[in-house]
Amino acid sequence: MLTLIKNGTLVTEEKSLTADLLIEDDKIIQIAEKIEIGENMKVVDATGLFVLPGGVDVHVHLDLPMFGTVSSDDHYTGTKAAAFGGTTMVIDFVSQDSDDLLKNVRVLKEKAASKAAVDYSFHANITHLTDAVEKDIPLLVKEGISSIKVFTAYNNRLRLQDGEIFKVMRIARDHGILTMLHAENGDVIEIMVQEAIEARHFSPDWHAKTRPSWGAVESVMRASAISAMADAPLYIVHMNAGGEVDLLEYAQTHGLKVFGETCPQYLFFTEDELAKPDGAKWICSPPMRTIQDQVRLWQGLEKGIVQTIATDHCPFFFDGSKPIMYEGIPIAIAGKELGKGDFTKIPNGLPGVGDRMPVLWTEMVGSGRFTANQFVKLTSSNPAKLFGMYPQKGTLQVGSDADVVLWDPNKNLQYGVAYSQQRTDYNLYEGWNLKGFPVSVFSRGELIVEHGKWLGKPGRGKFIPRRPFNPDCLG
Ligand code: DUC
Ligand code: ZN
Ligand code: ZN
Repeated sequence: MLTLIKNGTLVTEEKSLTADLLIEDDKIIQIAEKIEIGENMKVVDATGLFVLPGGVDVHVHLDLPMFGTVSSDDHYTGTKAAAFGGTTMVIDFVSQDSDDLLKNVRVLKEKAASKAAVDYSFHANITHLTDAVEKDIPLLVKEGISSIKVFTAYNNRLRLQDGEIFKVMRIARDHGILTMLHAENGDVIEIMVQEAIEARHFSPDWHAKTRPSWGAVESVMRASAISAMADAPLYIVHMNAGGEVDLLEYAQTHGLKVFGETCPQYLFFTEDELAKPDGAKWICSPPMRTIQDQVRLWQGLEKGIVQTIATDHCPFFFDGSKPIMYEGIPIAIAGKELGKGDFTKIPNGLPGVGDRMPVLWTEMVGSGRFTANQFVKLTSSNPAKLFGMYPQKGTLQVGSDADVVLWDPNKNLQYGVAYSQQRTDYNLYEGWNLKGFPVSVFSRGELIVEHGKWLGKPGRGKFIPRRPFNPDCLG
């Protein structure tokens, strides 16, 4: 099967050029100024469109149990929503449900295989360290998993102690595994939440008040120092505080291999959202911060201190007692209403996997602050490089997977649930005016979204085994 995309403007992290792009089956096989139309070629006219590599979202949670319910996008609905927003590769997390890490991986692989509609991989959470777990960590690489996540928050549940993080990082270093960090101060959070409850502060704004940004800042510094002492690379997930950018820059100027990720919610919203009547919609961990934090995060992206923008997609219904229609069937999943009257019971997490690319395009490229190439770098190429998938993913090259998005830079729309396809009853960007939107999405050569129509199906997405981490992957 041959598909010829003609006359589009190809955009990679390095350059933009008007060219034709030929796909055979699942791969890009030719890029040239002019490719002659041959027999049996399906021709797609991309005049006036940008041709982008599919987005790579390296931080999503699908079908994640929490607070007696489950996040409302599973491996089908979440990857379908990703595709509608121009993202063709996602990385989910394997919870440490048992101390047999390989079993946990196999269980999740099996669950995702029949559902995923675009390609996917997993990071492995390390939340309980035993001798057996230490022995298993290196074996993850053979399973195609070259990244693990550790936490300095969630005491007695997910958190590792500093010495354990040090041990884990050394093992990871020796086996080409990148350690990712959820940076918050678990001890302080425990005390502040307890005090808030005793003082009968139950409204959603107390979620942010009990998780101060200094906890994130000191955790980034602490983990950077541990990474220096372990001589191991480190990747900070969901950076939300300006001080985290300061400390990441400090670590980088001292020669450390430390990298950072932020998410749209931290770039566009503040903790003030939590004080609104529907504030529960914005509850996630870590919480959103202040305008000053946003300014520093944007600077971090501009200066290359922060290398990726992912989503931490983990949606819940705002009112899970009222069904929405999904693919013609009513569905309701218990969500944020579980914490009505008590912020500690509101499931933590937000929708975002489908929103990321369109919202960022308008705000970054449309505003003139970033080039289309920088957009591709932050949302696709850098994530693919850091997580061992480049150039299979994250670029348009001969030999790359044909994950290709035709992007109409002139399409104006009022965004919201009508467009986003995430399986929840609200959208954080409801009513935002966007300019620029994906019109056609190819995943490994197969057209799965065309002008708002879904052509994909569950189970067509493939698990992508990832290579070991390369410390020089960003050049
Ligand atoms: N934060 C959230 O808000 N939800 C899921 C996991 C996480 O780190
Ligand atoms: Zn996290
Ligand atoms: Zn997360």
